[in-house]
Amino acid sequence: MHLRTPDALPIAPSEITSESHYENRRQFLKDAGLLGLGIAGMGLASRDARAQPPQQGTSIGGAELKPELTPWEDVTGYNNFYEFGTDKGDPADHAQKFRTKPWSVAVEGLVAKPGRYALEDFLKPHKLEDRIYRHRCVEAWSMVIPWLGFPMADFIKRVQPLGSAKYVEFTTLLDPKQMPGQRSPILDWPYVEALRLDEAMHPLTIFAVGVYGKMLPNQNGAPLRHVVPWKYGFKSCKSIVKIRFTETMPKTAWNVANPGEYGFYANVNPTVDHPRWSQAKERRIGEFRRRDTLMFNGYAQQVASLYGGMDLRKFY
Ligand SMILES: Nc1nc2c(c(=O)[nH]1)N[C@H]1C(S)=C(S)[C@@H](COP(=O)(O)O)O[C@H]1N2
Ligand SMILES: [Mo]
Repeated sequence: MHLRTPDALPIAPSEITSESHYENRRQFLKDAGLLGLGIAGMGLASRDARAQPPQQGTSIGGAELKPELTPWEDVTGYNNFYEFGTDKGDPADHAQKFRTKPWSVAVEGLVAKPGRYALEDFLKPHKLEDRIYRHRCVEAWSMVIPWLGFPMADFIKRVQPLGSAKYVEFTTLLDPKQMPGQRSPILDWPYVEALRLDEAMHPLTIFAVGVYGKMLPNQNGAPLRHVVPWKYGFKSCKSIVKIRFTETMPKTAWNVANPGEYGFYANVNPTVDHPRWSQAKERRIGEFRRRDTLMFNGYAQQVASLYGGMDLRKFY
């Protein structure tokens, strides 16, 4: 089984450019003999190989999204993962020995098919694809990241939520021995995030298992995180061990920590400021100029209808 680990890079990170990424990746898969393999009994790399790399620039992002990818060094070196420390470099420094094998995910609550899934079984039926998404932190910096993942809707259909399910909650591993940040009461551990079921079912919402065509580095939320590109980054829960379907709105870690600053919805919105700073502009990591922040992070055309009739100043 050819599991690609962060030190088995398809190409040197420094060689990755927005133009060459997919071509290089295809060449890598070819060289590794992985292109076009069937599914049965295959590991992550071979399932990944089945997915057709999309044509450059055909990502289903907002109209103005140009795939000017944020360099690998920044995507994997400038992180928020408070379980490993609160400085941006801490996760890369302190998550290296984090054990992500074996890993399992518990599916609980209002679903017809609850259960505990080994990661391999959780992933097996799903086809991995590349998605280039804008990534916007509430701290007013942003990146453009090529994720490798699959639509969350595919998973949700598989476990069959009951009619009463209205929300999906995600929980990060609780393990203070491995996660030094959890020894301090920075947040009410474990980290919990949640989405409304229709947000979770939206085709832009994915579970990610990789970035830049490789398995997720620990600091980015290995082995499984979710990504919601029209929301601030804190809505994407890393290193998920539990997924629960509920009827009532779950309590989420940031909302509990500071409800005045972090709402449940957390939709990127340049017109609703964070109480301590403006959200009108952002700085893309690697650039000096500040860009205008776009409504719903540039995905308004695809997602605005989810919030029809809602006062987005109230439901921030
Ligand atoms: N478990 C967990 N998930 C988390 C966080 C965290 O501290 N712990 N930080 C969030 C925040 S604030 C952001 S911006 C993104 C950062 O993802 P990245 O480091 O892959 O860019 O992860 C989110 N998910
Ligand atoms: Mo963030």
